Amino acid sequence: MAILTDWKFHRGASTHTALLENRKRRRICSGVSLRHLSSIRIFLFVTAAGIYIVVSSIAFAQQFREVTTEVGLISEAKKSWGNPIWGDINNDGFLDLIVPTHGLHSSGGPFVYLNNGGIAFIDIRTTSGIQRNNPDSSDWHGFAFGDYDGDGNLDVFIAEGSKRGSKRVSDELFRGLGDGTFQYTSRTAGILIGTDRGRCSFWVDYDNDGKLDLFVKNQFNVNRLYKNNGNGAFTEVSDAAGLVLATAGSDQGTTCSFADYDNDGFMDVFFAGDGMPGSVPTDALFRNQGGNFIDVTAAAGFTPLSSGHGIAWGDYNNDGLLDLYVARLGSKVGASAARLYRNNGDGTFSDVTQEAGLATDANTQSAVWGDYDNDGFLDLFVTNSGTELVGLGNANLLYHNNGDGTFTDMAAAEGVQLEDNSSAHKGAAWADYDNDGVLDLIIKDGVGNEGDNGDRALGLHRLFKNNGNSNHFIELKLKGVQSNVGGIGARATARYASGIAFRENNGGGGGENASQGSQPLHFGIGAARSATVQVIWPSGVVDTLSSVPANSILTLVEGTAP
Ligand SMILES: [Ca+2]
Ligand SMILES: [Ca+2]
Ligand SMILES: [Ca+2]
Ligand SMILES: [Ca+2]
Repeated sequence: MAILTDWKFHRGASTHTALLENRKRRRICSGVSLRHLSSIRIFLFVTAAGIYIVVSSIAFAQQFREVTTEVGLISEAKKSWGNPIWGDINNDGFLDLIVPTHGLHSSGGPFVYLNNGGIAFIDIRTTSGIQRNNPDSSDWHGFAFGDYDGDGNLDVFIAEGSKRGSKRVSDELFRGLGDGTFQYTSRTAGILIGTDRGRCSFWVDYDNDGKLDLFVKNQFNVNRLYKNNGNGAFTEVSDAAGLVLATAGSDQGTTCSFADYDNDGFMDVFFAGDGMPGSVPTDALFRNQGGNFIDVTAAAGFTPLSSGHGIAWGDYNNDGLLDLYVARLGSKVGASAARLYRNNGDGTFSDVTQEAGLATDANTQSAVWGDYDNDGFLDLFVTNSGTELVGLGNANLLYHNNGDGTFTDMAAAEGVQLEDNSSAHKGAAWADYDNDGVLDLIIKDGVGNEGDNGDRALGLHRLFKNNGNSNHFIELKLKGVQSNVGGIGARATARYASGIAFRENNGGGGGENASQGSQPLHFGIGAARSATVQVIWPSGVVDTLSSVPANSILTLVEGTAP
């Protein structure tokens, strides 16, 4: 049983902490059928009373177990496009879930779930308030969580397409009321009405003024950057601070992800192109020079490639520098294959795909970093839609980080490969939905749009619970004061006896073709009993928490641990 206690930091910090002591989460053998075991050990004991056979399988069970139906998620294939996103929309400490659908006419709107104590999910589609408004093309793409008005309640932005540029559209901004319901605020907030073909959106405080701004990546049209006025409304920034034409005007540039790759405190951005085989290479890196962006793609050592889908920033080698993985359609369909780029710390990146053991011809779609076994090294989950965009050979990839710069695919052994030669695996996101200290995984199938039929378009969403192990963790929620309240852009380091790990809260949402970076930040710390956690906020404020006990879920308020 977990022991829940309250624990407050020294030095007068007002932070509230729930301390989960040394939880043992190994599954008992009962309830795990033998076919789910990758390996078993059989011990024979001979006693005077006879022979006893003990099957020891606990440590060898698959890491993940599907709980979709068990927790009440709806097993109903819907038209799909966007990315599943996790966020606590009713502020009860449990991450809630939105699973987008594409084309409201046929899909009936996105799935919106309230997480009931980590045990069950309650479908609140009909009452959440996230619904069609006028004008509306019903062509919904990237979803993103962010708290733009700083009231402590997560808001949702949805980039909307324009039905091939023919329909008037207003990207959808919904203000969260903190109880799981939302209010449509696009018009009062000053979001443009036009014929932009929105593909994804990203919440980012690009000028570090403490107010969360919004970037919208459009496909054929120019991009939009909305500066937060601080009064519930936004002002469009001319030239989008240098990003207005970034991969715009091309039919391929569709995804982006912000992160501070050079640790200067300002969020930079990488773009990739959701293109078809043979499409124009559109990869691009823009550096934020303090509120204005410049294209540094070539200077940073990138050779632009095509067909980029999922973008995932994460420090896989624990050197305090964010590295970059880009999922791509892959050579199966004659496009560029996925790549891992290591951050060299001097403004350049090196393609280390081969030496890391990550070369694949899979049609990869989404990529998300997460230390699923809490050993202190970020692992990587990548979805694979199969040959010819969907179909044969659709095995997902779970790259376990070996800690030496290389990875080993463990998807089959750990129960998330899901190779059925028909489903189109696309979106994915990590989250510890039941607060037991290990990252769980949502996977969303379906790569097509409203006009498509069959397996390509229809997809289920499926939840996989992590069975855990004996390793320890720390989960960190951030509350900005001078910085934006969600702490987007904050950089956190955990130092413990045998290692160090680095995370950036990049607020990852719809821009990444996946959901990544949402709070809380998750650190695996191996067998360590405590860690020192340091957070550098976008404001420049630095907080240091010494001797944070292992297996803590804690909230840090900016400036309370100077
Ligand atoms: Ca919640
Ligand atoms: Ca930067
Ligand atoms: Ca690194
Ligand atoms: Ca790991």
